[in-house]
Amino acid sequence: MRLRQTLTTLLAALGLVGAGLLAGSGPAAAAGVPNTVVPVPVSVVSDGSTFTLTSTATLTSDDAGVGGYLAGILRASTGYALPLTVNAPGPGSIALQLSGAPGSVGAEGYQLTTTATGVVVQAQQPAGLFHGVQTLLQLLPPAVMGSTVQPGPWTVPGGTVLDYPRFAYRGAMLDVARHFFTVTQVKHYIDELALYKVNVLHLHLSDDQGWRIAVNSWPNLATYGGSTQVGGGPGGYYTQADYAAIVSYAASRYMTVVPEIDMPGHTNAALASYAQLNCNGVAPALYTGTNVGFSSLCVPLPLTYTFIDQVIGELAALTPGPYLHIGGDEASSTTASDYASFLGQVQQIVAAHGKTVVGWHDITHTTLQPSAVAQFWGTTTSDSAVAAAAAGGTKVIMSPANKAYLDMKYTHKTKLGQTWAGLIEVNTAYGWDPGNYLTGVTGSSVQGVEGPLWTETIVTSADIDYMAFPRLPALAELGWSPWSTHNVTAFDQRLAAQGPRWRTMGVNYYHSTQISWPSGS
Ligand code: NGO
Repeated sequence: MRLRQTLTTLLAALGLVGAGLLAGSGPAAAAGVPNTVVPVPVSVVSDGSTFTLTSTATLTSDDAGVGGYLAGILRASTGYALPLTVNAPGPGSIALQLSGAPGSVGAEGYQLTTTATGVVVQAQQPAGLFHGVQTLLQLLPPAVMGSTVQPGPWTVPGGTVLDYPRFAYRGAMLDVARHFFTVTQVKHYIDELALYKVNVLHLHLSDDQGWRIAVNSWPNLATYGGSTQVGGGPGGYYTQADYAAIVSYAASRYMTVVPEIDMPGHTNAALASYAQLNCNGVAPALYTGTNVGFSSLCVPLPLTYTFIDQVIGELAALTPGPYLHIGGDEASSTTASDYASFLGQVQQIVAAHGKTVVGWHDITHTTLQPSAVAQFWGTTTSDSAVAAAAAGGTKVIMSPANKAYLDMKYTHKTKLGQTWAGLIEVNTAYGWDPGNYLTGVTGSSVQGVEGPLWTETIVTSADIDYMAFPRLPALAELGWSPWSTHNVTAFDQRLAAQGPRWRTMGVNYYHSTQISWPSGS
């Protein structure tokens, strides 16, 4: 008790009371701040009041898109008219303002103030308003996420939330190559990710089993290379218009798309589509199994670099974000010297198209351009090549496979997924510090986190839901919230509060026995 009081005093001094460590079970709960927001905000201070949204409420927003997004969700579930005025002179019952936020919120943070008369979200950028809106939705009852009219009352606990991210890069990857997912399915996932302030969608667009993006200068890649998938089903691909639609939908959720063309390995679909890309001039058959490491682009062949230049050129032109992911993993059919020479040339091609290279951390065995970013996917806590690269200034995205891989099974009983990196229950997914995990890769070297969802065994949107929820929100909290808020007991309470939301939304989440889900969810 003594310790708890000291802690409370300390946290109050830090502005952290209610932010999760003690909320829900102690003095902070008594003060009226529910421990329901994932990722937990930097600071939450309750004032004990309550705002209730009523049928006569109005909305104002300095950003039409974010205002429209919030209005759409609130109107559907409350059934209220909630007229929205953009750039109104006076605030509505809920006001989204691009002014008045403290400088500490930066480009993605916000301040949310709730009194008995209304809610004000203030940010410096629309992205901050959007993230503040996610917090507001999580402070409202779970029924707010319903797509049809639900019973209220629609209350928001009074107080002030000040919030901003720990890491700039908070990503999720979807492998659309092993199994293809439609534009509608990808948009659905984007909407789910946005609820947890994820700001990067990495699309794994090519692999041995399929090529999923139309390239005008090499049309067979999509039409032939995209014609199947793991298990032999029909596969599919995105037209360039489809891809542009995904990019712009992601942008409307303040999410940047990072497209990946995996090379020099994981390229059977491309090699099968064009015989002339093969060292022996013979196209291999399409591949629908799940082995890795057997294919390689032909490193000595000049045409290889014409091919890459044209593919990267078209993709770069369609991609407003700064990054192009070049894969680089598991090139076991490429010699080390070929791999190094290949990486040197590909980095130059990507740079010539104005983009920054991201690659799986295998690329740290080569000479990297200063701007290149390495994505760690190992299962150990030390890797000398990654540490050396980080010491030389390379930024690292943390996706340790035994913590962050969303395709690993939760337990031996999980029907979907794989086990090669281990079993990942919810508290394992939450139990590590991305900024202090890999020896020699700390603090400023870490660009952020990403949860890859490989789809060898994942076929439907329900499958995606099952593997991503609740682990993706755990990862999102590691990416957003300050490490000082890290507490598994408090996190599990916050996560439990998401259950009724997911049930309302029809999210097919895994009911981990580590979490005390509210009854009925
Ligand atoms: C590895 C491999 C992928 C697999 C995945 C399955 C990386 C970076 N390469 O991760 O091809 O799909 O494991 O978990």
